[in-house]
Amino acid sequence: MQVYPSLPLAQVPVLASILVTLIFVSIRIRRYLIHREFARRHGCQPAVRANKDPFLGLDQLLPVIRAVGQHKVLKTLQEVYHRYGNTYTSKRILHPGIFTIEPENLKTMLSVNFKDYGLGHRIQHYESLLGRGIFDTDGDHWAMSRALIRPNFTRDQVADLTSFENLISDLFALIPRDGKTVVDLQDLFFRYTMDSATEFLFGQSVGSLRMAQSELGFAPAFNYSLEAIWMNLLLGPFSIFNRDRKAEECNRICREFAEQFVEDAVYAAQSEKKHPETKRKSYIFSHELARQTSDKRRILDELLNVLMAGRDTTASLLSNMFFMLAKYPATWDKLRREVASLEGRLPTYEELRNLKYLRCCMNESLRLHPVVPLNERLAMKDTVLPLGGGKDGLSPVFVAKGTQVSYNVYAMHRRTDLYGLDAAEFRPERWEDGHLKPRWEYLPFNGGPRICIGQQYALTEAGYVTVRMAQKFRTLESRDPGPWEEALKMTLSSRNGTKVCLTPA
Ligand code: HEM
Ligand SMILES: *[C@@H]1O[C@H](CO)[C@@H](O)[C@H](O)[C@H]1NC(C)=O
Ligand SMILES: *[C@@H]1O[C@H](CO)[C@@H](O)[C@H](O)[C@H]1NC(C)=O
Ligand SMILES: *[C@@H]1O[C@H](CO)[C@@H](O)[C@H](O)[C@H]1NC(C)=O
Ligand SMILES: CC(=O)N[C@H]1CO[C@H](CO)[C@@H](O)[C@@H]1O
Repeated sequence: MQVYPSLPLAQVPVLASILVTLIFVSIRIRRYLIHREFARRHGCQPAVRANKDPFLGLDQLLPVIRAVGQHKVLKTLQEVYHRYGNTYTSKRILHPGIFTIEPENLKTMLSVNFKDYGLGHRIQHYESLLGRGIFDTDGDHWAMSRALIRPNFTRDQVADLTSFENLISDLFALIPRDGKTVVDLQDLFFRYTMDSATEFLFGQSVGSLRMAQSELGFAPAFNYSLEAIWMNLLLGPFSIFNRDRKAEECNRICREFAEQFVEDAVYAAQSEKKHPETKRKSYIFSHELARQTSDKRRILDELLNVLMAGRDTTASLLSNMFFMLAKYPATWDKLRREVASLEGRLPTYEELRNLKYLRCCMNESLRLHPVVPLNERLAMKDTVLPLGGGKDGLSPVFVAKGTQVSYNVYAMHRRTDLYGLDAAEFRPERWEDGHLKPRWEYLPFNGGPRICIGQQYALTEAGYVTVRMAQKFRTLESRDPGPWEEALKMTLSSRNGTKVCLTPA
């Protein structure tokens, strides 16, 4: 007969699980104590907690999901700030989250304590289209991208207006002049910026303004790829269940299309080394990259990153601004009077910069309808935001490692304490005479070390197109029956497009 050990085998799993639980609990307690001590040392107070469901935060999530269908996401999120103040905490499906529209907090996160935060959560959604480049990496990889790209956005480079002008005739050819036929300027602006961006980046425009929709290969593929990324960003952790074969196909089309220009660029850079006496032709971004690195993968990734960062953004600015200009005829007239100072000539870079009211209109459009309205950073270590804690919201707030800090530029730009009681209105005049000199409370292009590289480029392009439109057309009348409604995707544009009628000057 066999003698059983005094400890019955059946109890081992029970003991093991008790042990694991104990270890887990003690780790949690230890972390809690470390956090509490860290928060105490920095004088932190808890921020208002917005969700009643403490695990998933569904009570915060469901209204937003409902608002997607009503095209009122931004308004819904703005109202949450009205209810809880400028900084609050809320669970986002098991992950801790802090939400803020406090300029001081943004300055701290994006600039002062830049190194405490990262974008590590982006890469999983972006990599299949963009690879690893300036937009979706952190740390050394990002720093190298930035060093590679930035020097080539200097003034001289941006000031080349001839390439913008060369596409203007294609744009004008598609705009009816009878004052009766309705045209969607948003569609045309998206094609214009696709053509100018590919010319700038690849040295060859895809010519989307000259083609029928059905002939386009690259442009709709790129569009779909961006839609798919946006969908996965929305789905968050659930995106692993979303296998989108069309997106995979579109990503392949985009990357293969861009690859041929990488080959050209590397070839051009090599033959330049062999024959340094040959004169450089006009500026091509991919060739500049190829002069600095022969890593084809890297060049391809950076090209796609800059295309995604620069194309839809500039098109959305133009579309949102023209939507409002068409609703406010007095503003359009005033803009035309300013542009009349050019006496019909094409503007130079200096002249363009000196058109003050034009800049007021662009500033105001980017305030009311910021093209990148929502953004976030992930805390890489325990850290602190200066405002939002305590009942008055004036104490610092503790940010534990792994917390996602979301900021809402749309809601911040509409704070009445910052912009006045008419903050929700389109009124370019508020920028006149240097009345507004905002710093961290105005962030259309972000701030700190990751500030938009293409700001000058975008304002030059959008300004140039606007001036040429103002020279060409006397009346611009809205044919959108309703107010501006959000189309919230990777960038913020108008849901119904920009439907207008025009008559020539
Ligand atoms: C109205 C037009 C534009 C707006 C509103 C805009 C806005 C922004 C914003 C908010 C960011 C920060 C994104 C983040 O870090 O989360 C950004 C980054 C960036 N933008 Fe723009 N952008 C515009 C046009 C352009 C153009 C035309 C280009 C290039 C030709 C460009 C290139 C970039 C790049 C490369 C970054 C990444 C910088 C980095 O992470 O270091 N942008 N932009
Ligand atoms: C981009 O694709 C979406 C659907 O995927 C479509 O509704 C939209 O009109 C497209 N936009 C452009 C500019 O092609
Ligand atoms: C537009 O906004 C920028 C950024 O805040 C500011 O520096 C500039 O002075 C503004 N321009 C005008 C004309 O108000
Ligand atoms: C959008 O367009 C449709 C059809 O033209 C129109 O019925 C609707 O009122 C428009 N919505 C807005 C907000 O303009
Ligand atoms: C035109 C231009 O600005 N080209 C520059 C791009 O960046 C590299 C690296 O800094 C410079 O050497 C080029 O002159």
